[in-house]
Amino acid sequence: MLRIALQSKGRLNEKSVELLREAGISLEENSRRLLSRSPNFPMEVLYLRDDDIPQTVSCGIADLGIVGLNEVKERNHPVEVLQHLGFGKCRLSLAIPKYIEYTGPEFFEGRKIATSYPGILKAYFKEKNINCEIREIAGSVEISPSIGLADGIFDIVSSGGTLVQNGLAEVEKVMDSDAVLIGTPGLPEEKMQTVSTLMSRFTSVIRSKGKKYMLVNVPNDRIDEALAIIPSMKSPTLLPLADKGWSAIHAVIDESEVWDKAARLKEIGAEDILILSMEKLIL
Ligand code: PRT
Ligand code: ZN
Repeated sequence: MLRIALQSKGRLNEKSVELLREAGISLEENSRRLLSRSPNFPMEVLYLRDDDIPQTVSCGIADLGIVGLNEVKERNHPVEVLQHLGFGKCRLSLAIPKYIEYTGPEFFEGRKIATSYPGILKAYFKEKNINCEIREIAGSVEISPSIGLADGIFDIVSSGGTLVQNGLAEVEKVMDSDAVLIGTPGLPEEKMQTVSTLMSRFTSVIRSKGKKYMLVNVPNDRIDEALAIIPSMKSPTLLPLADKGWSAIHAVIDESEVWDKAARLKEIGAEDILILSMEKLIL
């Protein structure tokens, strides 16, 4: 039986639960329980604050965890990063009041910086050989410069809206982050087998995100041109239609490319373009 630690509430909770569900792992509805067992997969879920997940996994109380890479780096407990899960994307950046001219990382020499991520910041400045005063605060980091607590901040940025609202400009990106699957180092072989099953299910779910299934009818003399427009993972499926002189092409394409590809296919005489949702992509 594997135990996985998920964030109990917050930005990663919903997507983590959704990932497990899409991977075919049922969970009990009552998310207020601290520990719940899956009825159809040898796994139980432990719901925790994200700050506690790296340590819980590192010491083996949970075998696995889903948490932001930023928390893994900040806490610095020995865990294995097994898989990037592609949600909860953000970056950790330095920002200063927008009216101040920025001259490069040496700008921060001797300055005060407010952050909830002192560990990552300390390591960054150590590498750059810059000395600054790090002021650790738990929340509302972005208001620190305006109340005179710090000259700049180091915080999570996603859209950048919070920085703009607080009159700050992002000047250095220190790291990218997304939700990652972490594991206790040296898990026994029988647990690793279940972990591999879980990871390949996650891979299928992640790969099918943002993909669509396209079916299109093409005159036989335009097939080569159509195949040049439609990218494909291996080779697209080509099927003759009952109407001689026509074939159907089936292919998996990126959702972002649907309209562009459809327009180009129509230009070369393609007809009946059908776009379908993709449930799973199991390779
Ligand atoms: O209660 P618990 O301790 O479990 O949760 P928490 O409050 O510590 O964390 P939570 O739920 O806010 O975030 C969990 C994780 O989501 C983070 O550790 C990141 O890995 C990831 N993540 C992704 C984000 C963001 N995007 C994000 N935008 N975490 C926080 N933010 C905040 C950021 O702190 C800033 O205040 O959003 C603001 C910036 O957003 P923009 O879009 O205005 O730039
Ligand atoms: Zn937290």
